[in-house]
Amino acid sequence: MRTQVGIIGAGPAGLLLSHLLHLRGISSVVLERRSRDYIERRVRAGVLEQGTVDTLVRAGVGARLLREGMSHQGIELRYGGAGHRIAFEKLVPGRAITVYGQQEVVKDLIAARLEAGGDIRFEVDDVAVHSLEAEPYVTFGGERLDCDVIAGCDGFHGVSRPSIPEGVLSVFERDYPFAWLGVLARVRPSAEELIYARNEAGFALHSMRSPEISRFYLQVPADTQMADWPEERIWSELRARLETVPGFTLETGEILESGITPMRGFVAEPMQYGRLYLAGDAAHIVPPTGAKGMNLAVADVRVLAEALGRFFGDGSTDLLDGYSAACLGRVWRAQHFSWWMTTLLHTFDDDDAYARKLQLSHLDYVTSSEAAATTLAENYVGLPEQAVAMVGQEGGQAGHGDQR
Ligand code: FAS
Ligand code: PHB
Repeated sequence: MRTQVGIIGAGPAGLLLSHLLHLRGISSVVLERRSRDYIERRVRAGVLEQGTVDTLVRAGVGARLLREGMSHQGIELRYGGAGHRIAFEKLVPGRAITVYGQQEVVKDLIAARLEAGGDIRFEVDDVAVHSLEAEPYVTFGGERLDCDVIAGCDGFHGVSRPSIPEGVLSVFERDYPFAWLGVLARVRPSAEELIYARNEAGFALHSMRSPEISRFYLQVPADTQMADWPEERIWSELRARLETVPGFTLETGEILESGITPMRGFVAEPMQYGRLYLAGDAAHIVPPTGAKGMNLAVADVRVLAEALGRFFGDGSTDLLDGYSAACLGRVWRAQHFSWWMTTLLHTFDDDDAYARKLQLSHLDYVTSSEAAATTLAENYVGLPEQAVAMVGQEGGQAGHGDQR
């Protein structure tokens, strides 16, 4: 078999890349180890940046997103017995977030690819990449796929990044001493918007997926087992951490799904080697506090699709050669913002009284200063391209954007 781009992984990165390449008349084959049903039901991210929505709509796969997605003009930070709204309409006029489950984006992309005759192989085994320096190919389940380029979109635990020879990659990582216990429940949301709650007992997040489905997260110790969290304990702790302002009552309902997500920051540089290009979680991971994971994957793919369009169009490799540098400005901006939101809102066991006072003072500043609140708002809804160019990075090209 031969195709122009072999794509490993049918998550948001792999599927969107295949679709954007198709729009450019470039062939691809997507190799996915899980079943279609599994990846369409896998509950993950929930918040789309403005740029992600624009990308999906422009690519012709945003119709259901525009119909069913919920546009939000703000979020609430809740701490010290009060709620503080970060009003996007005031701080970053014209930019908002859309709440629409990642699995819905995956469904829309799979439907679009199959409708266009796209080649997605589900439940493939033993994927391996070969000859990355020139004439690359992929083997899987006893078959071979020859391609001009391989896109590693196979997530943090995939095979692409480990296929890069020792000594090529620089890895930067930060593991947090806690995790998120995530819950999907059939219950109408208890508030119109997302609530990020900082609490002495730990962080809690109130989110949603639709007018009938809520999504919650609780900060728990890193080694937490779901077996230690029966339903009544989950609801009791969510009430304790969210019912901290007058007049707010948490609605409870049937729990549809629950799981533990580790909290880590991770970047592998460069995001390319030979004819292999990494996109999304295969190259970087952020703690989900900033709702950046899936949005970063989409941003990488926007850059990679453009670079591959140029390469297959006129053979020039300038954009491909600069792919990693073009992505890393946004990647590190998202790393910092996700770290900032995580340290602002979570409790750390080794924090002393002084550190907790600093954290509360920081929250007071963010919720009382328009300048500080704008910092949160503009990062949360997603910075425009030019604002995340690499500036002053070691080994990177100095970027020229509106912001220094
Ligand atoms: P993905 O991991 O989505 O997709 C990779 C695909 O590659 C998967 O389908 C996998 O099955 C496949 N694959 C892996 N190895 C393979 C192999 N050897 N051969 C073939 N296929 C292979 N982000 C947020 O913004 N908010 C959240 O709340 C949030 N919650 C999360 C919860 C969990 C449990 C996890 C793991 C992540 C969460 N994330 C969240 C981050 C998540 O949304 C990612 O950023 C997003 O899925 C990235 O998309 P991809 O890069 O496509 O990677
Ligand atoms: C979600 O709804 O899944 C969600 C929302 C905001 C976050 C993380 C997850 O920061």
